[in-house]
Amino acid sequence: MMESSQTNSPSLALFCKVVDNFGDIGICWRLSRQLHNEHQVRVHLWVDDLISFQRICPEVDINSPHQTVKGIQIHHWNNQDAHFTEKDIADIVIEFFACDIPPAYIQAMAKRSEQPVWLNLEGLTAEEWVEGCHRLPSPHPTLSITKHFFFPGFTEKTGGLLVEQDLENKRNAFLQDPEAIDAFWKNLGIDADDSAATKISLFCYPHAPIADLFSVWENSPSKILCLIPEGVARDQVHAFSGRNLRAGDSATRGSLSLHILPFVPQEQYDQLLWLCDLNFVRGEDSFVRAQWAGKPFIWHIYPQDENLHHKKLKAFLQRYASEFPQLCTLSLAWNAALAGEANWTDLWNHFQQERQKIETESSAWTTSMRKNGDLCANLLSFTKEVRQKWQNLG
Ligand code: TRH
Repeated sequence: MMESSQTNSPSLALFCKVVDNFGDIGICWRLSRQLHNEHQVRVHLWVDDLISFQRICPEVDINSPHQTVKGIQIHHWNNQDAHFTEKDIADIVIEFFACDIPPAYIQAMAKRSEQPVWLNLEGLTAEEWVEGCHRLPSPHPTLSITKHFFFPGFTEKTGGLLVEQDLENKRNAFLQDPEAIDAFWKNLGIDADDSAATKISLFCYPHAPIADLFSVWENSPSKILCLIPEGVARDQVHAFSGRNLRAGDSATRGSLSLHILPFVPQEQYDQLLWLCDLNFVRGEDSFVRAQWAGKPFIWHIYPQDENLHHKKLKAFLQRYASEFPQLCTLSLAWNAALAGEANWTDLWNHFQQERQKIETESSAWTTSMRKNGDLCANLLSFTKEVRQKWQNLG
């Protein structure tokens, strides 16, 4: 399965379990492409859910157990019992979010003459403890093989954030190309007439207080165009419009127009974030892309037991938004983490007064994040370090 190679470019197997939604495969797909495009790594992406994968990458054939898309070898990981030998093992093995990779794969890793560097790529959090756990080794309880933890993050003592080398140039080129922008909106069925409205993209979980915001926006003094990927906020969209809206449909009440978007490939989702005046994002990957977009954004964090996610949200806001109190308050309210009752009209109006300042100052954030290096390059240089250490140990 894994072509053995004498070339200098390493092979890498990335195992991805789709727990739910699109973030797991979204991150793994993005990382795979960057490893391949920027570092010539021969990537084998093992994923258990090709249907979710196809939503963000339409080229994926959901019926094909092994396929190559954009230079990445994709394998449908549909059981834990597959047989593996040493020849199948990559130079670098990554399990995403501590997913259980097949036992036979681990056995074969331990037997390989040159052991692979085995990493557990963890979820993103702004909490401080991450710095202490990043790069820690975790020896296997029975086999002679060690895995290391690798944490993305917001400081130089973490693995940094996923970002392609050319992302900023791509974004600037797109924003300076009126024809491309025009074509983008037309392709999504957005009227040129809508160009005067404040454009807001809305990607959140169903429990967000969406109806409260719709009601404030409906009564706004100026027009608002809210762009919603199909399936997101389905019930609230129905309540607003009185019917089920499909991709391409719109509904207007007062100052607010809702427009339903098809789920677009990742590259186009980036363009949407670049073009909107404000982005509501969620989970991990859209949250990171919103930061690189340089536009104000409100994060709907993935919910966890015992409100653990509120701690994570606050840790991020402390780093990102200490100068933006209204953004903090609105974000806390959006995530039901605000002490006391939320007055949505006040929350929105106050945030509006701060919005321009956030946009102006967003480049300071992206510059400081870039100083931490990018996750993909950091990860590869860590694998080299580990290998070097082993060689030194003889
Ligand atoms: O979809 P998410 O909520 O994903 C996750 C998962 O729930 C996961 O289990 C959890 O661990 C993680 O959140 C924290 O949100 P996220 O992370 O933003 O992923 C969405 C992906 O979908 C991202 O790669 C962007 C992509 N996308 C498109 O490609 N096109 C679109 O039209 C939209 C709306 C998103």
